Amino acid sequence: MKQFNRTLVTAALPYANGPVHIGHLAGCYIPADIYVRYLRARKADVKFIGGTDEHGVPITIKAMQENVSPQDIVDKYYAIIKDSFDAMGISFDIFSRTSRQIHHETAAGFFKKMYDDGLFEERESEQYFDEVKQVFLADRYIIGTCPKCGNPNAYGDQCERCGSSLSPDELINPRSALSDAVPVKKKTKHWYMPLQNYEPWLKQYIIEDHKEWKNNVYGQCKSWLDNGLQSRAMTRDSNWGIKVPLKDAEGKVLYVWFDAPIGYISATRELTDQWQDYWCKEDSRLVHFIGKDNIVFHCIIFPAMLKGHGGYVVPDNVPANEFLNIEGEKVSTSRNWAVWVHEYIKDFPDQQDVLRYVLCATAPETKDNDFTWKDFQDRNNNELVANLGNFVNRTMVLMHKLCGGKVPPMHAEQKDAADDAVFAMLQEAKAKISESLETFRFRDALNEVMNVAREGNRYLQEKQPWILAKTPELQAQHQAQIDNCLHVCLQLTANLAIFINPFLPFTAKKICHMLKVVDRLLEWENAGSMKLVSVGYSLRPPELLFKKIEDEQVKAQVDKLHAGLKKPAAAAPEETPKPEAKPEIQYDDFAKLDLKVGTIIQAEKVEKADKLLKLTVDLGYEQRTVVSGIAQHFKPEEITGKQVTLVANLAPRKMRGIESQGMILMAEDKDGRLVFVNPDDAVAPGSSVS
Ligand code: B3M
Ligand code: ZN
Repeated sequence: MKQFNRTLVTAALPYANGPVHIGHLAGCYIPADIYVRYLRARKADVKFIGGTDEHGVPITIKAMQENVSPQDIVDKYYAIIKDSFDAMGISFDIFSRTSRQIHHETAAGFFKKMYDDGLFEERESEQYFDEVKQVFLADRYIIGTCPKCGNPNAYGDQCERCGSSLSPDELINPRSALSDAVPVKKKTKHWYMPLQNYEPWLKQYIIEDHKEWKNNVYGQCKSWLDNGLQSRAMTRDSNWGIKVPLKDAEGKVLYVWFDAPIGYISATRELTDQWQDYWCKEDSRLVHFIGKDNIVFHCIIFPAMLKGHGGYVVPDNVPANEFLNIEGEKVSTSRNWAVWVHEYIKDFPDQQDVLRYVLCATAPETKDNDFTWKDFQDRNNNELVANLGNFVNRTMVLMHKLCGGKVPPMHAEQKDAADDAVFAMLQEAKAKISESLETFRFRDALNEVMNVAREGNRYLQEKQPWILAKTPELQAQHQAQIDNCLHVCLQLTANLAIFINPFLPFTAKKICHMLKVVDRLLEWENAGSMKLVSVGYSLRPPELLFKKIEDEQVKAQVDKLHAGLKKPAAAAPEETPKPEAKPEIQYDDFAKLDLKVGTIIQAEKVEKADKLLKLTVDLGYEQRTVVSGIAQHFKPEEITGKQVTLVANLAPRKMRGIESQGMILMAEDKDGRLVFVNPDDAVAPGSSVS
């Protein structure tokens, strides 16, 4: 085994395009935090790196949806995400952002060095281009009909209805998400990393040298390597991201999966001048905590980048978790099927440790797992309240009642086998917990901690000091035994604080407060000692560590989940006949239309024509008279003030002696009901529609 002298722990950088949910926490942030807190308790040299991923298509899509700039999006979500992590006690040493200058410099410099060393292939390829917006379209920006299920709104990389992964070429009737125009193929140049060149090295690095990686991680890597690697583009056409640091690279940025992992390096640089100790020295250990969808990037592409660039250590382990489902269904942010961390914190103030506990106890370490609010309640009430909380509380209450609020002495002559067994149990537990934590088996480790509390309750139940003290006479007679029992229970309580600290840091702090001990008590080397609280020391009054979660609270959460659910774009029922389609036109044909938004400022019936209304439409710069055949659908007074879309360059036409100067767009359903086609939000009259 290699000897390491320091560890750099990273947790995946979430995209700053939305808040974080409990699936994120369970997937990597809670395990990473437990691991780091454990290493810190062992006084290891460790740094914990985090931040947000602020480039790439997810950000630009969100900006487009919200009609704001990408910068607005990342500023907004960086703050929300950071607050959520802070509140949950995720103890990053730094929580940075990939939009910071230091990252731009680091990532561009990294690329430039690889370029100068001849590690990229320059290649031209044909990519979809939006001629209206004059931009290349990322796969996500191309929408069309899914060839597998007929969903008319499938993305160029994936159909969200049937889950198929797609390429833009497979879409039927592709169109641009930006302009709705039919995209055209256009040549573009990019820089590719020939991953196949790294294959022999990667095989040695992973398949031979890291057989200890978790099965799910090792298996995925092996299958990628067995299938053979190919060149992969490390740049994109976009105006949001890190500019490619080359002369002939206008409009090109680094591929987000090239720049994001370098974010770990940039953040370490931002944190400390000693950053190279962590990244470049052979005795430094790099550990990436991620979710399973990020495995290939952290285990194959990033190591190949680090190896190619040279001078860096490569990941020693990548403990990826599987996914956490919610109430039996996959998390879906677009359907809002998620438990959002910032909302949890509002609904359950000061109960962060309960969530930390449940997410660790049910962590999807080896397979996908399910979170349910009922299970959340049960684990809180039956495990935290009834086991851990109960033991600590009974100990504190009894010590105040039977020992005058002071740590009682241990009377050696009265010591028995049960007392010795507690000591032995602690030694064994310490070894097991350490071993599980070091091998990333956090559920097992937590389970072992809870066993210690269970043993404490059993010990107390066996000793029954309250029976020994039933009357003042009895108590006087048994005081030595009572002292011993509570002495042991108090030492056990202090040990529990040390053991639980990596998992439930808020709870550990509360125990320290009651025991009036400083945080240094929590150092791992103290675990197993029976001399953690000093005899004669007076302690604080008991304080409940956990409170019961009631049925109403559970119901409220389940209701909220269902109420917030957004329906996906409904699947077209089988029996709906296809409306007649007109022959395909070229964009130029469409572009001839001059569509303008206007407001109806006047409407009146046309004499002797029961179908026609005469409308005056205000376009801001002029007013038009339009004769429209809608009199049987609308009363004039209903439609005055409405915004409508007008074909403004339609040749004028006389109807019943009135010149109609345009046509209003209407939608008609199969029952013949008419509605105006108008913008979702009011816009200035005269605005163009394209
Ligand atoms: N932002 C993907 C994700 O949030 C990506 C992780 C980057 S880690 C360097 O799932
Ligand atoms: Zn589909």
